[in-house]
Amino acid sequence: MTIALATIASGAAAQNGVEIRRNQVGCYPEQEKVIVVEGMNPSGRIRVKTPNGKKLKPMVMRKAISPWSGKERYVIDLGKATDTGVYRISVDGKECELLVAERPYHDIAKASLRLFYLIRSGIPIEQGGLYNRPIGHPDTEVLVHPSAATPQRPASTVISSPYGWYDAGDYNKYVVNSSFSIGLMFAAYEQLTDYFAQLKTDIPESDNQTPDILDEMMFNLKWLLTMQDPGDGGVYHKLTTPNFEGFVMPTDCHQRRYVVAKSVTATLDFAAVMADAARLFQPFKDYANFPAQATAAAERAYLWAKEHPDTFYHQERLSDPAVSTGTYGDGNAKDEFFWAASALYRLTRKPSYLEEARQYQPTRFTLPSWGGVASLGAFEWMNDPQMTELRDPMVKQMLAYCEEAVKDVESSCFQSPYGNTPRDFGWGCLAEKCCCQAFVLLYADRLQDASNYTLQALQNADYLLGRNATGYCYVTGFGDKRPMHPHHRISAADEVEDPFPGMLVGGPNPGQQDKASGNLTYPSNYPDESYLDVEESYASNEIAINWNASSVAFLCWIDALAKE
Ligand code: 9MR
Ligand code: 9MR
Repeated sequence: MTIALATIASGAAAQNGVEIRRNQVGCYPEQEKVIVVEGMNPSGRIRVKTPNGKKLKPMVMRKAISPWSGKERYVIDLGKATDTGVYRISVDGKECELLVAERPYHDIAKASLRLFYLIRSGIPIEQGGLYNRPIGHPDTEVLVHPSAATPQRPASTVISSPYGWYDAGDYNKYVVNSSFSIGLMFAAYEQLTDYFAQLKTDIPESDNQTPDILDEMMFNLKWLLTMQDPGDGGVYHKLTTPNFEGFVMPTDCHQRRYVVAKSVTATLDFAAVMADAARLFQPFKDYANFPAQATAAAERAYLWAKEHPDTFYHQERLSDPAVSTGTYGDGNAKDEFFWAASALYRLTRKPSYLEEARQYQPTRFTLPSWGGVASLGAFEWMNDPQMTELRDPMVKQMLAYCEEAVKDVESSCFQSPYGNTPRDFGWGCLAEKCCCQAFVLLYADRLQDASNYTLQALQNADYLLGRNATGYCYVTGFGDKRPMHPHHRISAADEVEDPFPGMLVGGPNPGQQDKASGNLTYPSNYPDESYLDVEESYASNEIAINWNASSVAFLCWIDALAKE
C-alpha cells in the first residue's frame, strides 16, 4: 500500500546524509520504479523529473527498518515512469539518475557471458581488446599426483589437460565447479534457446553455426574430457598447483600443476554435464563427433561413481606434495547422483537411470549451488515434456519454494525477495542466493500462469544493481558505484585500471573468513554491509565461474524479456 508523502511520521532523526539506493543499470518501462532512501529528512522534498522535464509524483510506500543496523529507510515508488530516458531524482539536495530503457539489461547480460572468454586458459586472448594477453597455463604437461595414481598412470605420469576456464580469482581448474557452472548455464540455455541463438559475444567461434554460449561451454567441456582417467572412467577432482599462485599474470606462474584424487562428486557432476552436453550439441555440425564421445564419457563416469559411492575428496590426506588450494569438498553425493541419473535418463531412456533418479530424488527444492545440485536434476524433469515420471513432485517442490521466497517482499529491507535473513549473506551469496533465486522465480513464472514471479525476480535485479545496503552495483564495469578491486589475479596484475567487465563479486559476507590471512578491516559486521572492495578480500570480493554462471542465467533471462 502506498501512503502520501505528507503523512510520513515526523520526528525520525535526520541521519548522516541522504543516500539514495537504486538500480544503477536501468529498468524496463513497465517495471516497478522503486528507490530506497536512507537518512531522509521526513520534511524534506523528493523530486523526480521525467526525461521530458515533467514532474512525477513519488509516493512513499513505507518505512523499512534494517533488522541488523536499525537504519531507517524509506521505500519510495517513483510513480508512472514509463517513458524511456533518464529520470532525475533529488532528495534533500542529493541527486541521482535512473535510466528507463527498452533493453536496459542487454550490455550487462552480454558482458556476463563474455567474461568466460576473458578467463579462458591455455590460449592467447586476442579478442579481448584492452585485456588481450599471451597464452598462459598451457597445461600440456600436467603431473599425476600420488593421490590419483593407478598402475596405468603411476604418480608423476605426464598428461595433457589444456583449456578450460580459470575457476575464479585463482588459476586452478576444478571439475565440480566447472561442471556445475556449465550445468546451470545449460539450464538457462534450454529456457532461452532462441535468445541465445542470437546472442553474439565476439569470441573466436562467433562465425560458426553454433550459438556462442555453446561454443563457450565447449571450451570448458574439452578440458573436462581430459579429466577422465581413460583407465577406469573416474574423474580427477581438480587440476591444481600445490599452493595458490601470487597475484601475478598467467605467464608469470611457474608452479607445477597436478591432477589429484578422483572423487565421486566430481565424477557424477561430470557425468551429468556430459549427458546434457551430448543432447544439447546434437543439432550442431560444428561438433559432429562430440555427442557420441560425451555420451560414452558420461556413462563410464556414472559406472565408476556407482562403484565408488563413498570416495569423497579429502584434501588433508594428500601428500607429496600436500595441496592447499580450493577444496570444493562435499560429503554427500545424493544430489549429484540425482542430477547425473536424471540427465542420463533423459539422454538414454535406460530404465536403470530412472530407478536411480527415483531413489535419490530430493524431498524439497533447494537453490542450485556447486555443492547442492539437486535442482539441476529437477530441471531435467521440468524441461522435457516426455519425462513425466518425476515431473510433478519436482514442479510442486519448486513452486513451494517460490511461494515462501516472495512472501515478505512487502515488508522487506529493499523491496525484494532476496536480502531479508542472515542466511541470505555469506560467501558467494549474491550468486547463490540472489541471482539463483531470481532465476528460479523466472523459471516458476513459466510454469505457473498469473504469478508475479517475474516482477519479483526483477526486484532482485534492483537489489543486485544498487538498491541495497552498501549502494554497490555488484557487477564490475556497470553502475556508478562498482567494484574496482575484485580478488582476481589477472585484473590485479595487468596494467589496466578497470577490472574485467561483467564479473559478479561474491558479496556481503559476515563470515569475513579472509580477516585471518590479511590486514582487512570491514566497514561493518552487519550481514548486508559486510562487503569490502579490496583485492585481498576473497571472502567478499572474489569472482568465480559458478557465480558468473548464475548472473548469466539471471541477467540473460531478464534481457530476453525485452523480446517477448
Ligand atoms: O586467492 C585465493 C582464493 O582464490 C581462494 O578463494 C581463497 C580461499 O581458499 O584463498 C585465496 O588465497 C589466499 C590464501 O587462502 C591465504 N593467503 C592469501 C591468499 C591470497 O590472498
Ligand atoms: O565458492 C566456494 C565457497 O562456497 C566456499 O565457502 C569457499 C571456501 O571453501 O570456497 C569457495 O570456492 C573457492 C574455491 O575453493 C577456490 N577458488 C575460488 C572459489 C571462490 O572463492
